[in-house]
Amino acid sequence: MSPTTELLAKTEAKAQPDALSQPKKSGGCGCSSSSTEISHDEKIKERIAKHPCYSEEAHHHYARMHVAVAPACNIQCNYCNRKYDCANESRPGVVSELLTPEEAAHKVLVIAGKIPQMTVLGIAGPGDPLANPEKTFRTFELIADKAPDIKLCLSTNGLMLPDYVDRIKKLNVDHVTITINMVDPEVGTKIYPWVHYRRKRYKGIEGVRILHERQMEGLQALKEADILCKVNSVMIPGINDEHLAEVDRVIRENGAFLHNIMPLISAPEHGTHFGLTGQRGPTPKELKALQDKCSGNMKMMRHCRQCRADAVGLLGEDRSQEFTKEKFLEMAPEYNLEKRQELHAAIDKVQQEQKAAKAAKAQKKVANSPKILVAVATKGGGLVNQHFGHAREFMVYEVDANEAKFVGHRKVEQYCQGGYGEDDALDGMLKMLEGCKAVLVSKIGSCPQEELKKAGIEAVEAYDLIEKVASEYYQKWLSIQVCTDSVLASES
Ligand code: CLF
Ligand code: SF4
Repeated sequence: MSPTTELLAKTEAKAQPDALSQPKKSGGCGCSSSSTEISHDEKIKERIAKHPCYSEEAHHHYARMHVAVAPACNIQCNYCNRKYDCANESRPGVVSELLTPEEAAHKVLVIAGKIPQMTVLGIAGPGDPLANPEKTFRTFELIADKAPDIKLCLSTNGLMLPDYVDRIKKLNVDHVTITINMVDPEVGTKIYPWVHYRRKRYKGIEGVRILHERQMEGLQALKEADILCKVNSVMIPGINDEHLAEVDRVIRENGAFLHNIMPLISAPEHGTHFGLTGQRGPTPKELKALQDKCSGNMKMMRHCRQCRADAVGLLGEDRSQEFTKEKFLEMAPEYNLEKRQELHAAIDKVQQEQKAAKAAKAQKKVANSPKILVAVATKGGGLVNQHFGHAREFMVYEVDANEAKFVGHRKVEQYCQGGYGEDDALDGMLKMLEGCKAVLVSKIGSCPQEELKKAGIEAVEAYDLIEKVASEYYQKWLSIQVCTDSVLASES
């Protein structure tokens, strides 16, 4: 491990007590050639460099947090139950503790000290932020004033967006998400039963038309105001799955920066219309196929974790329970700009090293090498650094002789519970790891290792950069393939 990587790993360990479990043993927007356009690309890169949702690279290092200050909503989505948080940016069935803007600002200043890699404050619920404009904007004002290096981010269904773009711009909110599930109101009638607009409730297609027009108007206004817009779309098989390629085309033409196609999560116990009527969500394979189909058009987000309206931490981790209202109100704000900048500079250095290593490798391109999938257990930092038994998700990389490319993540039930391995959890894990040739972990016990082997998945222990470990495993896998092929050829 390089000295900078080590420094970062130590800093992360300080910020997260859990990270001390390192093993003692082994383990833009298109290309252009003109210099003006290049500098435009560079500027965009700078704007997203510390935003874990807008930059796949940043999500290994930087964290976001949400504050739940916005309870009301102005539309009804068939995948939402109002007892829970807005499902446009969170997993259904999750309830956040509602905060006042002042409590929210206190929480942000506490967390900015405890987790200095937290760079983005998002408001994403529990209802729609723009159905609660005063609470939302008051929160942003307080934070912009006291913690100026924290980026402000907002997620909305878009109904009231055109009314607030000027205010959003004025507050320097540079990232806005709109959830757009259709551009054809007929499709929308199967998703939205009603829309409440300007003191009146509109049912059926009348309401959906208003929503669609307002979403398009909001998207255009964001583009004109030069605010980076991400579009979230919920993929609902049989309802909008085939239509989302059209959505992708339209939003791109209207200036969206990034498209995040998320799977519908639907279960009867969530009490949503779709949950109760048995509407299924897409399989990981269906989701990947649609993301692949649309990714030719624009940047495609594949690392979304459908987090909570009070999420805290790196995207793959949930530290919200460390900062419940009862707990954070007792903590003193520790916001320290200097310390935060120090850590960000260290992260930047690590990222530069990782980029340089990647660029050097990219120069020696190998044509037509086979691709394989590997699953990685990580706590962030771009490292293989998590114990198999502690993983609640695996990041999946597609690896060939040239690169290891992040293609998605798979959630699993934690295998190690209270010091013992759970057999049921292992069965579920094996299903979720289907199609992967290996799992890259910092440590794994002999029992799960054996079970993985029986399922044709090799366990690789390491503590180093993901790309490096994946590439070394790939070379080993490839040489075994070549040997096997030549033995088979000599026998035939
Ligand atoms: Fe939050 Fe959303 Fe801002 Fe990110 S989340 S408001 S853009 S700071 Fe990110 Fe969470 Fe996915 Fe949202 S992983 S659900 S995309
Ligand atoms: Fe629920 Fe969000 Fe839809 Fe409102 S916009 S109904 S809170 S999912």
